[in-house]
Amino acid sequence: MTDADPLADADVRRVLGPDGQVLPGATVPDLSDEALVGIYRDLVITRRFDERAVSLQRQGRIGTYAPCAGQEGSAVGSTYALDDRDLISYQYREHGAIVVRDLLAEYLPYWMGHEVGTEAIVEGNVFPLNIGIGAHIPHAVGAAWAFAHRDEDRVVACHFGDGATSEGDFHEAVNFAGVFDTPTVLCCHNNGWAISIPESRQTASATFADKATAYGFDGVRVDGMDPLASYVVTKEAVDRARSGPHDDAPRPTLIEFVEYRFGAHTTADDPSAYRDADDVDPWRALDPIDRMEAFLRGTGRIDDDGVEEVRETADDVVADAIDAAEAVDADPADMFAHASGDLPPELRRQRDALLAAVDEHGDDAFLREE
Ligand SMILES: Cc1ncc(C[n+]2csc(CCOP(=O)(O)OP(=O)(O)O)c2C)c(N)n1
Ligand SMILES: [Mg+2]
Repeated sequence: MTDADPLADADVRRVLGPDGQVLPGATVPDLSDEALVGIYRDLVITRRFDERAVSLQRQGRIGTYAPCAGQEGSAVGSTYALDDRDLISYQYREHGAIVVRDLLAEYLPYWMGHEVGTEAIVEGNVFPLNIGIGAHIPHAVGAAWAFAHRDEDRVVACHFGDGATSEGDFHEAVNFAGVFDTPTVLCCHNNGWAISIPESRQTASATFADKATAYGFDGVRVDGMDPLASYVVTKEAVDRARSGPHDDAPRPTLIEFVEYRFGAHTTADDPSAYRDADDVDPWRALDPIDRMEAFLRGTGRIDDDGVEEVRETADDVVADAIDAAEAVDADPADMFAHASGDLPPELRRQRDALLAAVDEHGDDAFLREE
């Protein structure tokens, strides 16, 4: 398996090798057994959520969905390095962060087109997801700046993809973070692709982490499919960003999580148009769930029964979230509510036509045949 390791020659931080063994010289983070098993549980919940969400989309029960399989390690590991008071701002694929914050039931309705869970998500210190690539990064850095101004000891973890680094918003925000020392951890998820654009066409920089140098702070590359290394690197960055108790001034950090998305960009994408199915195989050998499970088994922290219990928990958590989301009784007029301050005549016409159709046929008029 090690021969196939796509990161064998890469200069990335790691705790776990491809088989889940602790690498020579690496230190297992100082987390309780409960937290280490908790990381595994949240990885498994995230994967289960992913599988069910794709299946729900295929059945017409949710809209377009962005699968995260392969990328759970970075989202989950990095969120374990935060306190609950710290803010998370993410793109649209870091579902693992939502799982760690225990907000799945509030989150799923969003993918069904409902806003109802957004308030709870914001109360859980997570910004709503952002599809406009890079557009959330200035907001995240601004929020971090506000925390510093108010002497609130809070850090912002801002997640975005490799593709987002080509947006002006990224450069403006990252420059600002460096100049004003905002307590921000900038999490770049380099999954090799921005839809069909490969990493090689995204940047001429040797690495995405290198970009931090231009803005005057540290960039670090980590195996994003290693949940423990993702935790360790993020924890170091969070400590650097915090105002105390260390003597150094708070500094932002750019983390490049090197990883791979196993599936399609979204449920509306067909990756066979731009990559070979074989390209994925070497990365499957780095599956974060297999590695974490092997680590826990190898160090006596989990056995067959424990693994079974985690799987059952994951099934239940995701099934409950789906039941809760499907029980949402949304008002179809909501989709027009925030479209415009004053609804223009054409949108008013569309809203009225929709409401008339619902009156006539009921909500079932909008379900696809299964
Ligand atoms: C400003 C903007 N331009 C283009 C798009 C279309 N778009 C949606 S996702 C995406 C690729 C983003 O790639 P990356 O940042 O690497 O994230 P990933 O999907 O790989 O997680 C693009 C170009 C968009 N949503 N917003
Ligand atoms: Mg990408």
